Amino acid sequence: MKCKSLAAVALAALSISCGKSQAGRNGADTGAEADVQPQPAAEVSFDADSAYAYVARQVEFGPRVPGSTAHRQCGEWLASELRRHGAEVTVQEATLTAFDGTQLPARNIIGSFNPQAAERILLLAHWDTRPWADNDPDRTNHSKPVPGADDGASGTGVLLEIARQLSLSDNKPGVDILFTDAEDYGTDGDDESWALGTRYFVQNRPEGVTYRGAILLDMVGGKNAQFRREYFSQQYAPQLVDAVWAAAGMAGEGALFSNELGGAITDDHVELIKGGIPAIDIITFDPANGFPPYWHTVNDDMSNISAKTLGSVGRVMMTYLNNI
Ligand code: AHN
Ligand code: ZN
Repeated sequence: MKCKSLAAVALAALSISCGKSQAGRNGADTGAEADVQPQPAAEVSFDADSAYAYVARQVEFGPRVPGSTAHRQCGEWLASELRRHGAEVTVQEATLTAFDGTQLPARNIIGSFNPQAAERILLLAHWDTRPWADNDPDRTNHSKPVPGADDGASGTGVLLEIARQLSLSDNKPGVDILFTDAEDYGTDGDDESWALGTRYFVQNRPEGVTYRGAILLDMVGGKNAQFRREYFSQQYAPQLVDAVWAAAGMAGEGALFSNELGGAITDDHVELIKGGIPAIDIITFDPANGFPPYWHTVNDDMSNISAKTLGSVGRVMMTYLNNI
């Protein structure tokens, strides 16, 4: 049984679960809410420990600063992992010019599942890491690179585990997983200096593909993460925000996905929105306190990463994918 669209479900009581295990129940299909009991969280498959290992593996390469050996090696590994999970892999290579004139050898890595499907969902995360820990309280760290456990590796790790889950599924949706490069080489006050890889992707997107939506995962592994409705997402792709937040309710993760409005974050999704693709950003950002304290510091390492958070985000994404 396939469910109604998540947007429709969002309007109904969030306790109505419509996972495959609910097939044949009344309530989800008829809209008769009165006799529907609270349901356990929808059953989806996602291995949080596997996602955690994927994050740790990236951090082990060292900071993935464009031009570095760690960056080159990690890029090779990401493409090979997608291939191992049965994706059709395309690598976009480009030399991108940073705000300071540095020439960045960039690679966007795309893994397509069920490539025949014309209508597709784009799932993305940046895999590069910032060359400067310029938010570190210790100024002497400002010239050091960020380890990028949360800022980079977390979203990428969740998407690798989603790729593994899709490889095991016999009913794959049309999904493109995009690892974007050169997101984090930007400078404060210059919005155009960020998300260079995604801008390149939008200008060189696969032909004949329509994306019904794009979901960006950025900093989705923190121990104290909280995902609010990011401003640009809510403004330009409200139905997709509703659908993912409804999936969070169905997955029993309503507490992690808050209905509060988050800040306006210049991130990869903004480039997609500018290119006409409805895109949202799942990102931990507290309007009162900003990004987590380790953000753009040398402390963005595995000590701040929670398998539980990775698992929650992964289950929400799988719930969303199972219901499109
Ligand atoms: C700015 O700081 C302008 N944007 C945040 C985008 C970002 C950086 N995401 C991760 N690192
Ligand atoms: Zn960053």
